[in-house]
Amino acid sequence: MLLLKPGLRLYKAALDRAGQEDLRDELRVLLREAPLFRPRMPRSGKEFSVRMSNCGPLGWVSDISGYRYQACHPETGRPWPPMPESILRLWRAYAECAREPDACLINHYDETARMGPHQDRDEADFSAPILSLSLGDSCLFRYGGERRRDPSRTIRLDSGDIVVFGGPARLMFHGVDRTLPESSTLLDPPGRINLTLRRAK
Ligand code: MD3
Ligand code: FE
Repeated sequence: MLLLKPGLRLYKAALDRAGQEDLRDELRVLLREAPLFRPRMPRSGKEFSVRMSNCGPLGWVSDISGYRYQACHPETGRPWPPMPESILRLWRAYAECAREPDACLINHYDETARMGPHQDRDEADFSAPILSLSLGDSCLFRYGGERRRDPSRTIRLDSGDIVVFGGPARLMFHGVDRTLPESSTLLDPPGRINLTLRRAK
């Protein structure tokens, strides 16, 4: 475990190749039930470059009217599929949180996708951490402080890495500068998938 700063823990290669392949195969089935959709920015309606889906009781969505957690997929209207047990096991092993996650956001990045610096503050309770798992292509992940103008650092996240953001790091600004195309052979078609496990309510 690498403590990047208070509350920010990085576990390199938490999932080995076989574990990544098993999870990839579970996600492939799950994404047939809850297809990736392209969210839009509140107010402007501009499309995200990242596509998203969710599993678990609640899912994070964004459209012209705002950001929120909701129980159903915005396009199919169906409830999000249950969180795979393998994902819950990762939370139990790494999150250091007795409560269980009620939301798992699935982000998909193609070679052009980015995520600008932001805070995650749509959850009701910031005392629970957020756990992030990366699969597929590596990315350059940027994190700063609690204020947008605070200095930032960039690290590379590789397939199988887990990051836990809790305590003093929970409201830190963060984003994905870019992915590193052809850095992994896990996904077909290629790209990067990031799972974030959260307590939304
Ligand atoms: C730090 N996702 O979905 S995961 C997001 O790789 C998001 O897809 C990025 O930022 C991705 O909101 C980064 C790392 C992450 C997630 C949540 C955080 C870092 C965080 C919440 C608080 C602080
Ligand atoms: Fe975020």
